[in-house]
Amino acid sequence: MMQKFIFDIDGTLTPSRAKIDDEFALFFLDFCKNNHVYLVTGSDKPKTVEQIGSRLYGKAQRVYNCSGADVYEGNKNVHTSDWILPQEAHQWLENALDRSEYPIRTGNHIEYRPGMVNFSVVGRHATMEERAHYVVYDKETNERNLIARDFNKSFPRLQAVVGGETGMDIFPKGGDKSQILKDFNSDDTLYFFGDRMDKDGNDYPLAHEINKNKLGVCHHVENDTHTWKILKKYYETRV
Ligand code: M1P
Repeated sequence: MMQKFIFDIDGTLTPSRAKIDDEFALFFLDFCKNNHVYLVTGSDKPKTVEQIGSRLYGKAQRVYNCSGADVYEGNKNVHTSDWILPQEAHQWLENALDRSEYPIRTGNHIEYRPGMVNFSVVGRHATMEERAHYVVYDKETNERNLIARDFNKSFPRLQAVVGGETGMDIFPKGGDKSQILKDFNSDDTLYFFGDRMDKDGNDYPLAHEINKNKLGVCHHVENDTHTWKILKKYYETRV
């Protein structure tokens, strides 16, 4: 039996779209040296490296970028999906963008990544201030969850899940984070940390499978500080 630790990145190891805290990075580097660590994020490789640095990226046993559609062991690419969003779904997202009453648009609203797209009403070019403004709007209107639910009704063969602060990830059904489970053994004990284990969230499918099949423990964290606190406790109980 082997203990394996799986971490989401945005909102779990880092603030959303921001760099990991320096002190936490040192702690986490040490954690990676002493444990089997796997990372799973909706983000692509360049953005992930920007957030956690190439050293940490290389210390994980595997990094599942794009929710597991683009997989790396250090710099070695293990697998990349060639799925592309159907034109009809692309048009649906353009229409959703037109329908949204949110006033600020910064560009790059439908970002194509290996095996998935990220959809964002405010746009991926948003500054930190624009992001913060959208976060308030999204909390008030529940816009992202509503768009994701509508999308999922319109495209039963596709799947939209909300992650990060400003957008949602979209892929073929089953292309969510739970797809990484095929790489783990049934006698592994999994510890999964994520900030979006709620039903519309992008950590939900993986957390749900782990819980349903009793594969380990899921920690629904509030932010990176919360993750750090749990890991420190884990270290303390081991000595
Ligand atoms: O993992 C989900 C998303 O998390 C972040 O989203 P946002 O920028 O909206 O906070 C980003 O890392 C995004 O790329 C990723 O898909």
